[in-house]
Amino acid sequence: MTHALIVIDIQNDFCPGGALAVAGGNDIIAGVNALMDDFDAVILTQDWHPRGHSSFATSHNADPFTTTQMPYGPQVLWPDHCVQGTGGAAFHPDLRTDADLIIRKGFNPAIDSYSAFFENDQTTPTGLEGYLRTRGINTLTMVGLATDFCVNFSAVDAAKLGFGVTVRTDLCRAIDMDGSLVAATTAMQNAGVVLL
Ligand code: VGL
Ligand code: ZN
Repeated sequence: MTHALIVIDIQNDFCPGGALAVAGGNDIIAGVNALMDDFDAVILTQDWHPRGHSSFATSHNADPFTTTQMPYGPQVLWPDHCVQGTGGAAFHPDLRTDADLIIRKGFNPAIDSYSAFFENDQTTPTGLEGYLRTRGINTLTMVGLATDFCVNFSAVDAAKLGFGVTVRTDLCRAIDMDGSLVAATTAMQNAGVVLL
């Protein structure tokens, strides 16, 4: 078994004071840092949107946290967040960044990407699957932000691809809008993800 830790989106904008703050987002950082030494590989993901991204409510003159229809399906519209090169897109300063790989996602202006594996059209790959397979990694543990969006989509995609997946829910925090955390928990369980 070759086991990687996938650390999802621990960036300033998802931590208290950020543009899309997740309650308690910074509380998990010490635990995540401590966990890194236990794995064969550590991979960080970074939400990385161009200015005016199609997932931003401001691009649609809509209110944040409403939903719109995109060519690939329904899409929640978010406050502007994780804009490439801004402080909000940077990793939280306390997060260890001595990782093997940093994978960026959400850079396609027309398609959001919650998952570290596929964009929200569920077709366009990020390349992470190939990286993991060519390194012989078959087992993944996931931590980070947000449980109900990027962690959930990443975990479900990884399980569908055949990786063994565990989510350390104690090292994740959720946005939890309109029942999204309950729905995400069900989706992950149905996909065979182990929730700890
Ligand atoms: C995320 C909403 C928008 C996340 C990213 O990291 O969960 N959520 N972009
Ligand atoms: Zn985003």
